[in-house]
Amino acid sequence: ADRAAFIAALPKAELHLHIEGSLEPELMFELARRNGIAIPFATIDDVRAAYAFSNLQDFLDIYYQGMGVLQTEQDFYDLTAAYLARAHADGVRHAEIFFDPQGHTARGIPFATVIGGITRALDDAQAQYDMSSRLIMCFLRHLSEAEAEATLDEARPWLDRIDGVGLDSSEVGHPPAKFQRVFARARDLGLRLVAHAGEEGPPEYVHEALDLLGVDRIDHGNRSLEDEALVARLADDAMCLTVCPLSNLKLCVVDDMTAHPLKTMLDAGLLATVNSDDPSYFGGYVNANYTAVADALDLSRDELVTLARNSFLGAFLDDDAKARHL
Ligand code: ES4
Ligand code: ZN
Repeated sequence: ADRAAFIAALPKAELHLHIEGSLEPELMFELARRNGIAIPFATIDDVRAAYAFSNLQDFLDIYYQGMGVLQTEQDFYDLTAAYLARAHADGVRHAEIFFDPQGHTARGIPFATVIGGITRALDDAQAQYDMSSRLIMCFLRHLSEAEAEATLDEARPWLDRIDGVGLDSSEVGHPPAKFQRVFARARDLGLRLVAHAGEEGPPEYVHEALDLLGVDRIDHGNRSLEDEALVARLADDAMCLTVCPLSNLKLCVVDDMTAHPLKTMLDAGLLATVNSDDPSYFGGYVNANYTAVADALDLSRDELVTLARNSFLGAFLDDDAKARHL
């Protein structure tokens, strides 16, 4: 309880959060009713019971189904505003938010509807909470690179509101190498680059994200620890890893929270951070992630401060803004 209070009081940045993964069952029911969409659940307890996953793909199937209730600009606003209010309550001062446009445009929802609702909520959080944010557009890696390129083309009118691109969805079988050209284009457009790597995929995918995509951060990166030379390189480069403890537990990336690699990462000098990934599906927002992993690994106050500092160091903020948070 003492530790939880210490965590709650730490100013934090959240760097790995899929906005569609913050859709709480209560809002899912409300939007289903508002939009006249059938969902395969009778009660909120039924929804929560369906959230028992044994791997990433089990989760993704339910995640893509859940986002089907999102139809209007107001829906995307309500989703994003609910996350930002919850993050603000957890002491999050800066949030870098992923969205999956292809999960929506494939259902006939216009790109403008999605990004219009999200950015209106981001603007309101800046005004209401003095909370800054960045928006990162992810490409779905189970789709083709040509589809990612078409998505980047669709985003062109919105690039003043998009800070970076990312790579998410089914990792194994869809290596970073598949997206080399579209990431090079995104870089030429001045965008920041991140990719999920080493969540379920091998250390080689982390190498590819660095060497072939030129990413600025690695999302997850757990399996980097299997490669000693890779760990040394990540430490030397102060490469930020956006680690997600409750996600790792729910998706069976770790067997038990006491087996989580976060302390090993810190001991190796890696710039590891703690994030919530898909909090509605994995059972907790950012403070719950810090508390779960800190309790399991008996992290010290110094280690918790390091994790919170790392979140600002790894953020896509300019040096002046970082200095204000540190
Ligand atoms: C995701 Cl945890 C995770 N991994 C890969 N892709 C994702 N999309 C949403 N959450
Ligand atoms: Zn993720």
